[in-house]
Amino acid sequence: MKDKLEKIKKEVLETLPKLDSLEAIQEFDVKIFGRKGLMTDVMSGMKDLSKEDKPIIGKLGNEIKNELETAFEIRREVIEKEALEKSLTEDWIDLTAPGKMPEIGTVHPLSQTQFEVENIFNSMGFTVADGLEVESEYYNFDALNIPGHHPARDMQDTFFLDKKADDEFGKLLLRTHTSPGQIRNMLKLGAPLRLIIPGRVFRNEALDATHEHTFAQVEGLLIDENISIASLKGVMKEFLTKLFKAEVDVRFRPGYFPFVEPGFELDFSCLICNGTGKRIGRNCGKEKDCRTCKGAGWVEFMGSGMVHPFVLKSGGIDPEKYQGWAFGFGLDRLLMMRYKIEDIRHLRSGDLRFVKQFN
Ligand code: FA5
Repeated sequence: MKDKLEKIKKEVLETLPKLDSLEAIQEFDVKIFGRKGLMTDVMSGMKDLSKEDKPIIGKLGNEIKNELETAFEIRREVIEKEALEKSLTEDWIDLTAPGKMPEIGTVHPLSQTQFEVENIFNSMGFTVADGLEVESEYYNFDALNIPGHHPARDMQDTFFLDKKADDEFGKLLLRTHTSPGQIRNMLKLGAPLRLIIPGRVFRNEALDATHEHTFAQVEGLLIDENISIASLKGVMKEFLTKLFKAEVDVRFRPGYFPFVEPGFELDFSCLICNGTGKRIGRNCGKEKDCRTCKGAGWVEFMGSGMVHPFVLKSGGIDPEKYQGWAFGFGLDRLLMMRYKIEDIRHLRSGDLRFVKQFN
């Protein structure tokens, strides 16, 4: 056995230097140490040895095994080092060549402003809630006090889905405003509540610089006991002042929406002319009407009002106990005012030259 072990040792030490790949070394390793390898085979003869020879041969076997394993390891390291050196000298990289800048995307300006709006309302204790883009006729109109015969339906030319109408909820449609979210959230959360519902809405519009078929609105809803429209004025003044980072004033004008009573349009003081309605012409130096507010000193911003008792009932809330106010404004038009964008169609055009200006 001793001779056999010495023979294996000799073979390994002679062969290893001739092997020049890790694969070949691995194959040879298996030939020597594998389950059916030479070393394993020889050592299996231990059981037939005499009591005196067993420890002597056992010790020798272990020593040779350790020695050979080290020899394998050294040979592997040599091969790896040679491969590394080869690649360092042969694979040449020009470290001075200009790199390729990866294209980094950014958040769309509409989303950026939506997040800002959400943060400001969050800071005033409002939760951000969701509605559904595909709505039923009931939630979009009937529950909001706009029954089938009501002329207010004509003001929101609607995309209906080509599906059979439901007996209870009517046809399916693309929501024309975020107001159906009022009903859904009242039913889900009950009173009191304080939330905003931002989202996309859809109308079959004749498209021009201020009208899109797909645009974003932000709905607001506050329901509690002893609520009056005065707190809406305060909330909107605070919101617009924070958003525009400038002192903004607001005013109410009478407005009509079937789901509020009384209803108001809310305007804010023009930031371009500081509410004066006048500007000094850059070229002529003369006083002129401000172009942004058309000389009014105020910019039309949103619809609002006290939530109609009919709507509270649709939302499962007792109008004898609770009141509240609601509002809805267009996010696209807010963005246009904020960044002086002259055409709403830029916003969803997918034109990178446009969106990259908001990085
Ligand atoms: C509504 O949609 C009401 N639901 C708002 C409301 C909510 C009133 C709660 C009272 C209480 P209106 O149709 O005016 O109202 O639309 C609201 C805003 O959406 C408008 O002020 C405008 O900024 C924006 N908007 C309307 N139509 C378009 C359009 N085609 N393209 C872009 N923005 C639009």
